[in-house]
Amino acid sequence: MTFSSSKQLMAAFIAVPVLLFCSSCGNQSGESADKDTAATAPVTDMHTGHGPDTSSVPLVKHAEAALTGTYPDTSVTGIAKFDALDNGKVKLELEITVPAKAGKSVAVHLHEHGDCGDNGKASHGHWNPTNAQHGKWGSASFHSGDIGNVELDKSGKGTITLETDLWTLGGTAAKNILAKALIVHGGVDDYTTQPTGNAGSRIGCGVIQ
Ligand SMILES: [Cu+2]
Repeated sequence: MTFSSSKQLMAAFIAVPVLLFCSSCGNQSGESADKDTAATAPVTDMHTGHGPDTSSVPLVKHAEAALTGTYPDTSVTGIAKFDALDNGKVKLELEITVPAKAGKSVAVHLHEHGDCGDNGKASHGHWNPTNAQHGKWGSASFHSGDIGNVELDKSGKGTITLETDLWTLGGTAAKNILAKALIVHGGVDDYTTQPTGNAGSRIGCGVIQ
């Protein structure tokens, strides 16, 4: 073995534990939601950064979430359409139908993981990139995912539209709503209980894509 190759061997011994350490420290809990976007947006290696995640995914003009029920005995259908406007805002047009909740209101939120499994529980908590308190949309403090309550008519159909500069379709994790889950709850958001609004079970879900 030559001197230079044993130096290389030494370098390898040093490099391996450093790499192992870095692979475990790259994503702390606050950034865990970004892992969801990695599959659809292989732009940046998430494991090389140590600071706040400033990675960005390509912006798109339009995205949708097709909503379906998460429990076999409760029909939930609907669609959420998101459009990037020329003024930089995102417009949401949401239409849901929940016959079992006709004449009532149901809470709708964006949740941080784009996974509707396990009766919606796999979507984790409300998407909250600004570490705000849960609350009513537009009030002093609310999660960026706190869309709020939707009134349903006699047939169980409800619509809302919303324009906001808190969201982008792609871009950085602080605003990107792609690959988040839109959750329809069985109950009403009280806009007070932390951090959920006490909105009940997650009866409908769709992933924004
Ligand atoms: Cu929710």
